[in-house]
Amino acid sequence: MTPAQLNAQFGIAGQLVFEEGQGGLTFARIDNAQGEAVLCLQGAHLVSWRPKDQAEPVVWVSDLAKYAPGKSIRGGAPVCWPWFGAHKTESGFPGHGYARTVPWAVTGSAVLADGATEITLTLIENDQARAQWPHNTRVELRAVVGAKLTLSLTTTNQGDAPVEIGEALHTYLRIGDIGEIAITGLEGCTYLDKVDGGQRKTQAGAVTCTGEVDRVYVNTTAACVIEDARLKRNVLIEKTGSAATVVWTPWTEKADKMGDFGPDGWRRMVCVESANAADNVVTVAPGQSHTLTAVYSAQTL
Ligand code: TA6
Repeated sequence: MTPAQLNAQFGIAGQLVFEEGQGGLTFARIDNAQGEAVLCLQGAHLVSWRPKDQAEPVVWVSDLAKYAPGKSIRGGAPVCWPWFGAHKTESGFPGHGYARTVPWAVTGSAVLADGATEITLTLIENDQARAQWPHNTRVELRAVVGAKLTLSLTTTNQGDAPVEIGEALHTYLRIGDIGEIAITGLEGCTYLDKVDGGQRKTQAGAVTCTGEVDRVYVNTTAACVIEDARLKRNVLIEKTGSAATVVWTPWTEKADKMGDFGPDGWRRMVCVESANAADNVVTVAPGQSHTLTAVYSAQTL
């Protein structure tokens, strides 16, 4: 659908407008009394979100993010689906699945009772999807933008055999400085340390960063808090339907190699990802659905 057709069917005057943007991609711009956000229809990729009581966005996007068909955007809340990380057997398949780089269709929009804006999308199966994912599944994303941000990723198994899903809302949160934050909520959890050969370790105390951190915390449904004294706020990440949490900062060397963080963009972001990965991939039975939900909010200190 063109932006004009999208606006005719799903636009909400003064709150939700569709427009063509960078790279010829279509974006939804959401602006209501409580919050503002931008969502790219490719990948159902929420690019940024700022609650109106915060000067700085809570969801970060790189100034050097590339916007192009088939290209993942550096920042926002990438949808990793239907696998997380490298594909189990096909090294040529894209890391974190294909969902974030294929077109999604808008299926609904609404103003909720509390004034928040809701938009729903579903992935459009194309040849790439069918070639990499020979299963009859439907995946939908629901985003609710207001004083909080809610993202829900629902997989429905429309086939006649169980299907295993790895997934994550790979969200980049805006912080004052990576060397000054602490992430609580994961104390005592087991994690796979991808910076140290995937070794299993136990988290002692809050998570702090003095170099690259790439950890998959397993068997945890806990909420996390990013304590950010520099921005004078805590960012809360609550979740349901997710048994793993990933914490990632690329630090300087990996960020330079990736080339789309900008000179020190990596210092102003940290990923806290609500996931089902590693020990916690989910199996969806025929005819059943599974939903992963993350709710983000900021509390000024
Ligand atoms: O979630 C952390 C991670 O798996 C890192 O290993 C790094 O690859 C990051 O995701 C970003 O991946 P991307 O494919 O978006 O560049």
